Amino acid sequence: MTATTTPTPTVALQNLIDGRWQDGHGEDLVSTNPSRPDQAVGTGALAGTDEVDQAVAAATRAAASWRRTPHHERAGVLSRAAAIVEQNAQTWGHELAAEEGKTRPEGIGEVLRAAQILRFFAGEADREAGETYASPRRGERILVTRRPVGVVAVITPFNFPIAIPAWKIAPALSYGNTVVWKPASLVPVLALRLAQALHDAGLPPGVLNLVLGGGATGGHLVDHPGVHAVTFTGSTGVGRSIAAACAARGVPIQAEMGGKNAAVVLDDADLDLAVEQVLLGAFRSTGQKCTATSRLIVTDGIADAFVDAFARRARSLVVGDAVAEGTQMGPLVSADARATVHSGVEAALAQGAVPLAGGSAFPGGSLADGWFMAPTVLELPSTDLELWREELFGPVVGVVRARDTAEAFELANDSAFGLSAAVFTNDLARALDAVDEIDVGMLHVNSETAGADPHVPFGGTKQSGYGPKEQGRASREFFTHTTTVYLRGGGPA
Ligand code: UN1
Repeated sequence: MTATTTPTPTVALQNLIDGRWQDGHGEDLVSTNPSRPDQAVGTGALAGTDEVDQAVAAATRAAASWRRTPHHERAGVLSRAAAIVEQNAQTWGHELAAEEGKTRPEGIGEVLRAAQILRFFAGEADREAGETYASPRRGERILVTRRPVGVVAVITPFNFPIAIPAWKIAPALSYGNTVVWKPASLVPVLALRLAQALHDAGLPPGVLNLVLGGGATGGHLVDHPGVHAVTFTGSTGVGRSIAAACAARGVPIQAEMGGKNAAVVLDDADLDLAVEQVLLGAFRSTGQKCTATSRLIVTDGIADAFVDAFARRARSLVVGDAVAEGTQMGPLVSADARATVHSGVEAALAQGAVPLAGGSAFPGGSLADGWFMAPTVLELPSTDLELWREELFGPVVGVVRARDTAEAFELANDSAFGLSAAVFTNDLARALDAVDEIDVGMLHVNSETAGADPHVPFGGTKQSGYGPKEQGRASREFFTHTTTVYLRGGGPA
């Protein structure tokens, strides 16, 4: 266990509706510290469905004026918000670690990433806003212009409490939409921080509304007739049901869902680099990323050496209080999360998986109180196990061995998901084959499976994603629609 830490001050939680901070009228909401579950990091009350209705009404009233606000002014708000987020990175990063459980450096890094995203989408507002085409008819040209979609519902998960909201809300606002945002109720403090930054940066009332609520509140928001589009990140189950609800209403949906991401280590890989990168992919954020590495495929020539070195490094990671100096992996986000991950590991062990690292909770000692779990590496007897197929969302890697590169790539594709993959090789031809053969939204060559940059598309294939991708130019496809304008002059035809 790492050194003791001073408690983080408890934050008073409120909703932001029509530019006013207000207490919720629903059930009590207490956000606790997963490293020390007896510590509250935020207290307040949830919003109810009435507040969702008020938020949608406010977003509807604000829409026309925000859509007509010049791009430059919209960008100004996002840039000022970026500066506020950046100035607060240390404090908010600490709060993030205390509320969500990733380590303090990761928390600070995520807050800085949110600032970078806000800044990128501030710039995007100033890029070209459409296209011009020639016409097959004399005296005519054709323009394709872009319009915001209107009121967007934003539903975000616990695991990136400020970066994922930023990469949905920033493009939504930059392209002229108004927003009603329901964050995961496990991380309300960081939601409040981002809303606060945008509000303090001068966002007009109603352009961004924050409602803290549970699943039922989210459902009410998705079904609300005043909502014109829904962007969601979370589990495949919830994403599917939101997509079905949106399809029934004819409303566009962007759903970023689960992953079961493979790291493929080929015989010619740089062993030390691969070990360190797979370690980051598997155990940063306690494995609670949809982009985390949860499957490890190693070809026979390097398997013994790699698996041995990797398991040794996994066993050496310092697990402890997320905000303590020196912690390398914090807790899972909640008791439920840990119970789910545990039972997945127990089931795999019962089916013949061999534990090479971890495999159990910390039964006692100074880690007994928080939702901690050891970094876990399991060698699997076959690919029939659920641990190979189902997303566990924790610090658990299942290892299988492959005869050769072709079999390794087949195993990488042996998944209902297709979010991300990593391939470790020094052979350019094999790296290029991976690009052709592995069916994922993001492929990393010689780097870990997680990570996302604001200027390039993010999202997956198969069950990992539904609808247009996020970030970069891709986000324009979701947050705007086009008007094709046939423009003919009055001259001779
Ligand atoms: C990252 O890998 O840095 O929920 C971002 C998730 C993803 C974001 C991953 N949507 O984990």
